[in-house]
Amino acid sequence: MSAPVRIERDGEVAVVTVDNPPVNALSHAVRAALLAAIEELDADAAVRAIVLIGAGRNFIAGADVREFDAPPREPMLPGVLARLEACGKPVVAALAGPTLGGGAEAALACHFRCAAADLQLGFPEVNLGLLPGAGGTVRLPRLAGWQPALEMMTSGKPVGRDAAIGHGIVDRPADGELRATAVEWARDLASRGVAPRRVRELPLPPSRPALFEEFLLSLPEAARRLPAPPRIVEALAAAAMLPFDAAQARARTLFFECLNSQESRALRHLFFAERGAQPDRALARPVAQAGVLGSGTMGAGIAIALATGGIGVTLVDAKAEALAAGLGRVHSAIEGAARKGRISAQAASAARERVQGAAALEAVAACDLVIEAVYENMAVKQEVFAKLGALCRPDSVLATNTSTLDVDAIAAASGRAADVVGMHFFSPANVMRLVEIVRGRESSRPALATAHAVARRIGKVAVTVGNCFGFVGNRMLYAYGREKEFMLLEGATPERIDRALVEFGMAMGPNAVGDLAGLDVGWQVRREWAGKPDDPRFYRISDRLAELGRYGQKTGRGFYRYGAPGGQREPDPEVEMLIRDEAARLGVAQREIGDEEIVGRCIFALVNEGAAILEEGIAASPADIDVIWCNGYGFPRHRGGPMFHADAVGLPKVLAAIRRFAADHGERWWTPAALLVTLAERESGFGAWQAARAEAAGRAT
Ligand code: 3H9
Repeated sequence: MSAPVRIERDGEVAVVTVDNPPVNALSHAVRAALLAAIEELDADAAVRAIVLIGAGRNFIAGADVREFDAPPREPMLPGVLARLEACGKPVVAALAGPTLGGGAEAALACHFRCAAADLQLGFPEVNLGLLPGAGGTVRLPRLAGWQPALEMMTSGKPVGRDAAIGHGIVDRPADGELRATAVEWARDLASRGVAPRRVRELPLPPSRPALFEEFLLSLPEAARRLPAPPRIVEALAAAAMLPFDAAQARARTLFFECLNSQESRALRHLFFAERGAQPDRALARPVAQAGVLGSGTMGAGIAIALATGGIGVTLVDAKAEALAAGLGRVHSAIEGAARKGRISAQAASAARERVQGAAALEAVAACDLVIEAVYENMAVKQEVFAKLGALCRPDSVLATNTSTLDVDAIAAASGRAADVVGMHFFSPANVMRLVEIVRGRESSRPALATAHAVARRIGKVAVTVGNCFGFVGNRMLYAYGREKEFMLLEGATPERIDRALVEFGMAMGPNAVGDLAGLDVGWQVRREWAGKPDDPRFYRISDRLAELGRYGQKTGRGFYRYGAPGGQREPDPEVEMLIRDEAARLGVAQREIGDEEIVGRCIFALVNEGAAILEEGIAASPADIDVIWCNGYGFPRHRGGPMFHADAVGLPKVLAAIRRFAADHGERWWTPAALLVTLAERESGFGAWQAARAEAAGRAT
C-alpha cells in the first residue's frame, strides 16, 4: 500500500499530497502522517513554503465515516489542524472537487487557498447528524460571515468555486494546472517573505445575540427537533461569544453529543447502505441511447432523468397528442431546472437536444436500453415486449417500469428473458431518487448490471430486488396501508392517522399521499390484482372513494377536500360519514385510537413484511429495505429506515407488540415472520443478522 501522505520537494516549496483513495478521507493513518509531515517540514530550514493537495480528483472529502463507530484515536483532527495552522511557513491549500466536512476544515486551517473550477466546498456533516467538529464553526465565520456559515452548515449544501471566492473562503482561482499554480503561488509568498495568514487570528464579523435564535426559528420544525441543526447554531453562537479555543472546545463537546445520538447512527447507517452492494460494474454494457415507451407522467419523467444524466432518449408514443404533451413536459422540466440554477444553461440545451420523439416502436430498434412505461396492464405490456424482443438489437437491455406486475410473465413474452429486467422508477421520476432494479428469474447478470449502472449514472439510488407482487417497496406499502385502512374503519380519522405518522417523522401521512398520487391509481392496480386478499375491509375506504370519483388532489376531493387543485387540504365531514357507514355495513365497531397504536400498527406491519421479504430473499439485506423506504416512501432518514428502527426499538419489543396486535385483531394479518421470531428470541437484530451473513459469505469465498 502506498503512503497515505507523500512529501515531494520542488525547490524551496514542499508539496504534501494526501493520497487515500477513493476520496482522500481523513482516516487515522492520514491524520498521523499529515501531522508528521507538518512537524518535519516546519523544522526543515530548506523548506520555505508548503502546498497541501489531494491526489486524484479531489482535495479531501472529510473525516473517515467508517471510523465514527470506534473510539476516537489520537492524533485527532482538531489537533492536527491546529498544528497545521500554527506552522511557521505559509501553507497553500490547492482545492479541487469535493472538499467536504473535515476536508473543508483542513482547507480553512491552511493560510491561503486556491481552487480548480470543479471545486465543491461544503459542510455535509448535518446529513450524518453531526456538526463540523474540527474547527469549521470557529474558522468559517471569520472568513465568510455568520449568515453564510449558518446556511452552509445547517443545509449541508456545498458551494462552487465562484461562490466560495465570493464568500472569501477561497482566495483565488487556479485555472492552470492546479498543483503547478499552487506551487508557483507558494514560491512567490516565500520569496516575498509573506507571513502565514492564520484564520484564527482574523477578527470576528459583528453579530447580534438574537441572530442565532432567529436563524434557529427560521429552520423547519422537523430540523429543529433533530440533534444536529440546533447544535450547529449553538456552536456558531459560541464562536460569536467565546474566545477561539473556548468556542472550539464547546463545538467539540456538541460534536460528541451528536456523534453518540441515535439519529446520527441512523444517518451513518444510511450513508453506507446507499453505497452498498452493487452488481459487478465491469459486466455493465455501455448505454448511450435509450428508448422510453409511453410519454405519460412516468415516461416523460424517466426521459428527463436520462437526458439530464447525459443519455440520449427516443421517447415513443403512438398518439401524436400524447407525444407532444410528453415532449412539452420534458422541455419545460429541463428549462425549469436551468431557471432554478440546478443545471447550467449549456447543460439544459444539451439535455433538450438529447431527446427526440417518435410514433413507431421501430424507432428504438438500435437503442442500448429500452424502458417501457406504458399502461399498467399485463396484456398490453406482453404485447409490447413481444415486439421489442423481435426488433431490438440482440445486446440491448429491455426494462419494464411496472410497479406490481409479474416481471417473469412480461419477460417470457419477449422471447429473450435474459435481457429483461424491471426498472421501477418512482413518480415524479425526474425527482425521486429511488429505482428498484427487479431481478427476473432469467435476468442475466449483464442486464442487471447495465440497469444498475444507468440508474447510478443518472444520480439515482438503485437497489436490486426480487420479483413478487409489489417487489419490496409496494409490497411493504400494502402492509402499512392495510393497517391504516383498518384503523379508518375502526374510528381513527384520516387526519388523525396522518398527524400521528407525520409526528413519527414520515414525510407525509398515508392519506395525504394517496390523495397526491391519485386514489384511482391504486384502485386500478387492485382491480387487476389476481391474488388480492379477500378481506372486505382491505383498502375498502380507498376503493370506495375512488368509486365515487374522489381521486384526490386532481379532482379536488379524496380523503380530504382541497380548496383549489393543489390547494389547502381540509378534513371533509362527508368522508367521515362515509367511513362510519362502511364500518357499520361491515360490522366494525368504532372507538378512540391513540397515536401510539396508529404508529405501532403501521410501522410494525412494515417491519413484519420486511422480515418476510428477507426470509424469501426478495431483498438482499435489511439495509436495502431501509434505503428503499427512506428514498421512495418518505420514511424518516433520522430513524434509518424501518429495519434499522426495529433494531433500535429492540426486536423482542417489536415481537411483543405484534403478538398483542394478533390477539386483538386476529392472526390473519399479524402472524410474525419466522425470521423476526428467531431474532427476537435470540435478542438479536436485523443488523447483526446481516453482519453475520456477510462474514459467513466472506469466509466461504
Ligand atoms: C466530517 O468530516 C466530520 C468533521 O467535521 C470532522 C470532525 C472531527 N469516509 O459516494 P461515492 C467512500 S464527517 C469514508 O460512491 P461519488 C464511499 O463509501 C464527513 N468513506 O462516490 C464509497 O466507498 P465504496 C463529511 C467515504 O463520486 C466511495 O468513497 N464528509 C467517505 O458519488 C465512493 O463514494 C462527507 O459527508 C468518507 N467521508 O461521491 C462526504 N466519503 O467505493 C461524504 C466517501 O467502498 N461523501 N466514501 O462504496 C460524499 O459526499 C461522496 O462520497 C463524494 C463522492 C461527493 C465525496
